Amino acid sequence: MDNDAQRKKVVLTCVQPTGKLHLGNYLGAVKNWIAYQESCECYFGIVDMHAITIPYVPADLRKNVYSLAAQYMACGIDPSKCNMFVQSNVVGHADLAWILGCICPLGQLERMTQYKDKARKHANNLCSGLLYYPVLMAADILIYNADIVPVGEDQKQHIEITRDLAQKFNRTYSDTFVLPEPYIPKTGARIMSLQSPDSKMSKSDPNQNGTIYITDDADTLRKKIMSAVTDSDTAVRYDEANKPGISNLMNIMSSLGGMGISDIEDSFAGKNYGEFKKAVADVVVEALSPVRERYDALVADKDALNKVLSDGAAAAQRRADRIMSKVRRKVGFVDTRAK
Ligand code: ATP
Ligand code: LTN
Repeated sequence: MDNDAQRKKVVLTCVQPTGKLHLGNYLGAVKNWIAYQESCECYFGIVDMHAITIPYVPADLRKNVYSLAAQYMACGIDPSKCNMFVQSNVVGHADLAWILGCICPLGQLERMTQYKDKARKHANNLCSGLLYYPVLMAADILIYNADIVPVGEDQKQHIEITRDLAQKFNRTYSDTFVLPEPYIPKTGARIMSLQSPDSKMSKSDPNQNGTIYITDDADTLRKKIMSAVTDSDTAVRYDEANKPGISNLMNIMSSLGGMGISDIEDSFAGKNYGEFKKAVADVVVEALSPVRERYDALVADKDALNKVLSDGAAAAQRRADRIMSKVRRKVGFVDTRAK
């Protein structure tokens, strides 16, 4: 297909508006989206429908949507070069999820790692939406026929199920969906908690000292990094198995500062952990201070955020409608609405 070779690649990715973005979200996800804006057709979603799969407060959700839009932009997402949208504002995501759910084996959903983790955490308040989460995510991707989905390591399994569903749909109803490719960065794809470096940095971690938020002020950033859990050795050396805390800090420094891991080892040979942590803190503060300043200004202008999200949703809707009209026809739905 000549057109296919010439057309711009479509990039789609999303984050849940469940709170402030942390360094894992930034390094594993948002920072890597920026380059795509120059050469690809980009759709960056705020997935509010995913955020209601665990207990939540509606007023917080509303606030978090605007806050996330401002954080995207503060990180360098430029709405004049991409389409930023709120998932529930584009009609079709839930419709496509329903159709895909009808070809998705139940057992495959029950085996998803993220589902098992979250089901354990919310055992007393478990809804079927949580089990269905990966099907909605597959719909988010396939409704735009996305070629590339940049995500952190933890989402790899969800992209695999998306590809399985696309293939199964194509086999059952004829060729319709592109099989999306994940983009998972080499460094930064799995940033660990500073307090328990065996588990990933997370918004929902009960020990908030382990999570660096991109809007934390310089003092908080320094305190969190200086109190990061390390080991009883003294060498700044990369060894994920035996020195997970130090390796995590090295990953953070490398992803933010652009130094290679072996360059970091060389420059801190013979130096102690205190000196190393201070240098990591300097890199983090330097990288995040401008993000925080931009965020404060952006989040204060709700009208501007509404305009960005409304334009983004309109563009996303146009693309989603084209793909959904094909899907509806192929599965045998009739359209009796007046034209
Ligand atoms: P929670 O921390 O509450 O479980 P989350 O931050 O994992 O939520 P999202 O906000 O939906 O969930 O994640 C958005 C993006 O950030 C995804 O692409 C995800 O892969 C990536 N991501 C999340 N945590 C990390 C991490 N610790 N390291 C690298 N990437 C991450
Ligand atoms: N499941 C993802 C968020 C998400 C997503 C998507 C990511 C929902 N839909 C589509 C990429 C593409 C998460 O928890 N991080």
